[in-house]
Amino acid sequence: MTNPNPVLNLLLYHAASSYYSMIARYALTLSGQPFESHMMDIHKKREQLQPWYAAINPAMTVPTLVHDGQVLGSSDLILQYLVNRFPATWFETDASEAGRTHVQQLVDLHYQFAVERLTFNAIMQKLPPVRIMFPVLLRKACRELEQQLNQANQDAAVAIQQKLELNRQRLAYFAEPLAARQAKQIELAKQLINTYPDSPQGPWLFGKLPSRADVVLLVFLARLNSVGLNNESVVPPELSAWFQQKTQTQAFVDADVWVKFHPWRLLTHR
Ligand SMILES: N[C@@H](CCC(=O)N[C@@H](CS)C(=O)NCC(=O)O)C(=O)O
Repeated sequence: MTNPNPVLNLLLYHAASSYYSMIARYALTLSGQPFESHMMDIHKKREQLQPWYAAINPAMTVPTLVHDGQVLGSSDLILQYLVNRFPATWFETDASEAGRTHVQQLVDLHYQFAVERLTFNAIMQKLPPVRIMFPVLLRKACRELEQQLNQANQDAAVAIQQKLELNRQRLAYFAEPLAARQAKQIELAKQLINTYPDSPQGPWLFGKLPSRADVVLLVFLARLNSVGLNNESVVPPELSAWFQQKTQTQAFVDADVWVKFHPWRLLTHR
């Protein structure tokens, strides 16, 4: 869907492989908005930790959307911003109070799910060297953040300390036994999917227009597909068929939502 009167100057900082960047990209394409793209290397160069980016997004994560003097530093804020800014393309605009509340609940539940855990557990199960490499990279990120903390002013120090804590929690989590921690994530994934309708009411979950819940669910299903968990024991057949059909649409393709891993693109940050 291309808007005949695009609003220019939407600038997205994002990474191709990043789950939350996919949410932002898909929401932008569903809004019919072209955007300027600033691709980040979040794995090798860890550009998200560099001071110039921390000044834009103190959380030091991607995505970030910059538009009209506003900075939206996380995918949930970007989703809400786009719905408010480009209302004609979204279900929420004319939905009843109950409809909006329902969408908000589904979106909130999605953001409570630690998708990174599911993803890295699956990759570690498939590729044993990653079980060693990933903690090495996390420890390196911690060392860099400790250095940054020593040189930071008081404002920046709070954000860096939080990021450091997050990486330490990641290290602790990924030291737990792999099979047990992934069994738990799969159970949580099933519970999350069960909170969504078993089948959509129209082209989208709630009828003719997409909602934020459609965006997060479809990107979540794409991630389940990437890690080999888009099967009947996790995803109801009608939702799975709907997902397959959406993967063929222009907005989905243009948003570059990954339905499988692209090791070469991961290595080359494209
Ligand atoms: N709540 C944030 C989470 C963003 C996030 O965790 N992004 C990941 C990539 S998917 C990231 O930037 N990771 C790099 C890091 O944590 O250093 C959002 O919704 O945008």
